[in-house]
Amino acid sequence: MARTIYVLNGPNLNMLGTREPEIYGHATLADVEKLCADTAADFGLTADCRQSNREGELIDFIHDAHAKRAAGIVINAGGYSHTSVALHDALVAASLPTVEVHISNIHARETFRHHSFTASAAFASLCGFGIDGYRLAINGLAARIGAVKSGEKVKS
Ligand code: CA2
Repeated sequence: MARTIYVLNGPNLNMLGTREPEIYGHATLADVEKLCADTAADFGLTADCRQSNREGELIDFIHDAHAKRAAGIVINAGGYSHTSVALHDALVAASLPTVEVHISNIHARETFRHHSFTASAAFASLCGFGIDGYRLAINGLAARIGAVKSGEKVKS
């Protein structure tokens, strides 16, 4: 079984922790990536964490996940979630178990954030849990792909 999950963060998420803490909290992208690495490690998985401010580069990351037969993808495509048919298409084509994450509750914000193109290419979508959403997403992805915490028995 592939042991690597891709954790992809989109535009402006490199700015986490520097502005708008009332919406996004005080944690930085480095904190998010450490949380993901630690959570993945609990399941014997490796988190390959990448961030880009460019749509095409995010698409390249998804193609790479497919080519490398990654175990799954956790994606917060930031503002591109609400605009990008191309990211939706790349996720569908990659055909990997995918969870979408948003730090904020996009449904409690402006109406232009209510629709997500990436959500419909994912098996699950989480929003509003702050950065803990990434930990929850990896737990859900691990359950989906049958990865168990070390020391835990597989349920029959
Ligand atoms: O809630 C989320 O995770 C979002 O994906 C974040 C995106 C936003 O466009 C989506 O609607 C919801 C924006 C990320 C910007 O992050 C910043 C954080 C701190 C300072 C500046 C930007």
